[in-house]
Amino acid sequence: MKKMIFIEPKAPGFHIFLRFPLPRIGNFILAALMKQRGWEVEVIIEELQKIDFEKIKAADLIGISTITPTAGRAYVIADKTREMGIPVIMGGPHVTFLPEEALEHADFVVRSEGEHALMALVDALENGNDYSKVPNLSYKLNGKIVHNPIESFLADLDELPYPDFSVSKGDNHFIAGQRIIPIQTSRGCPFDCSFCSVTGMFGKKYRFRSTENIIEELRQYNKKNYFIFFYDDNFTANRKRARELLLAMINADFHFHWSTQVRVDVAKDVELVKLMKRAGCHTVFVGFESVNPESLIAMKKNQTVAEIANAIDVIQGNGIHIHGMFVYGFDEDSWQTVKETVKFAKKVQLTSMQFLILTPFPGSEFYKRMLSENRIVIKDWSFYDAHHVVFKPQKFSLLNLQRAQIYSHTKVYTILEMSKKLFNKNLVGLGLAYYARGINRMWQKKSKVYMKKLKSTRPGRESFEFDDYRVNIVLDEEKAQV
Ligand code: B12
Ligand code: SF4
Repeated sequence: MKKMIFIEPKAPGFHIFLRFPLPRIGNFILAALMKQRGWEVEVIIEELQKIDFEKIKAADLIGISTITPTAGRAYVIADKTREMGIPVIMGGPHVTFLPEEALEHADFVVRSEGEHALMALVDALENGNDYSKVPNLSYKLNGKIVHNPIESFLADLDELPYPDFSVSKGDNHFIAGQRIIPIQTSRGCPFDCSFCSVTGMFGKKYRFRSTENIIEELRQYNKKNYFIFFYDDNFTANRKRARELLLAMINADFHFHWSTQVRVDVAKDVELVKLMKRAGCHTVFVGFESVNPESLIAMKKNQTVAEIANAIDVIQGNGIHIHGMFVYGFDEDSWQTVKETVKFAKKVQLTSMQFLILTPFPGSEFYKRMLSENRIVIKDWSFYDAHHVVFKPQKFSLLNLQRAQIYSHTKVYTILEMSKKLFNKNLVGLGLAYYARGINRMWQKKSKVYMKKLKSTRPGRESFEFDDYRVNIVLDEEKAQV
């Protein structure tokens, strides 16, 4: 029996998601499809399991999934795999937008959604190697790169198998004693935020699975100590379908709690928020992004500061926790924005929050703009984790934008702020604050070389040679691994 191994490489460095080693689910869906074809499959989540290259040697095909911060590590693994003579296919958002770069390391790149493309590619590999009809594929033919057209997005998401987590040792993702199950009920987003690559990857049309199909998947996980993380980018983008799904979940009387991502506009429908709570919603992740009205307009977020404040009232008022996500670095942002954001965040008493640095992710409009304005200063992808300044901001020096991020985490996770959480009996918030405080401190400790480099940077001379420093980190990890 032929064997395919899928790998999700480890993210480099030290970041706020360190203790939340959740996998993306594409690999698990693709693995389920390959299993249906009769292949033996395995998924390695490097964050949870070391890569055994002896095993890789015995496989027939390797699939590597990338996002931008993991791209460097993905290329190291791909090079090593190809040295052993095993063909490598890469997929995921990073290589979707930079297939030429990836083809320096992989035999094939699958752009955008991978399900149909992978099946067609394996057909081609099994039947004579004519790749010309494989949708979404980039590959080399006689030394020249060929990009086959992207076929339209999957119209019927119900045709997909459920992600098969049993094919990985990283099957058990426990956080605070609960097993986290990732489930995606929809793809795409009708909005167009300038910093986001979701629409470039999965389209602007909001596509969703049928309620029956989702409920059937959820039934497998109707157990105590299970927690569902709906990976949707915008769970309530279609309120009618959200209502139908929530009612079905309430009728099914599930034991588990769940979290998901929503936009602030969910609060315009208070009944919907109440239904979410009744259906077991524990936490929502909300991209507030900024309390600077000019930045909100510039990033095309389509939301106002008043809507943000109202959403917090409605969501928290209905007993749902909020993880608020803020970003600094838009051209309209200054120290004033940072101070106002911190003040706002303290006032509204969110359960948890993150203040990350605007990052030009390939696939986003912001990336294209930074490239065309020649403002990208660090090209090493392992810095693209939203914890590092990689472009030249307008109203900050690089160092000050970096400091803005550290300052905000320091200010919202003080002992005083933690005592407020204790006083309000928000123990979840207290635990997360303790965690975030530790991460913020550790990050500073581990990033001394980087900070020193930033400090020595003179305005107008922000061209960087960080690459060496970071690549060294990746190589050190590699040394420890292989
Ligand atoms: C869940 C999630 C997380 C989780 C887990 C992340 C992880 N393991 O990397 C958490 C919360 C920890 C997280 C954190 C971050 N995330 Co996140 N996250 C997501 C989210 C919402 C869902 C991922 C998912 O499962 N998607 C659904 C499956 C079906 O898609 P998929 O896995 O990509 O697979 C499909 C294709 O990509 C392709 N494919 C993928 N791999 C392969 C392999 C082969 C061989 C083939 C053929 C095809 C193929 O086919 C699959 C099926 O169609 C996505 C948004 C999104 N819609 O994808 C953002 C997303 C991946 N995150 C993103 C980012 C930027 C981050 C952060 C840097 C923080 C931030 N938001 O600023 C951190 C970094 C984390 C890290 N590891 O370093 C970006 C990545 C952008 C980019 N250009 O790389 C995304 C796309 C969101 C965005 N707004 O643009 N994230
Ligand atoms: S940031 Fe959220 S709302 Fe904006 S385009 Fe991306 S997924 Fe949609």
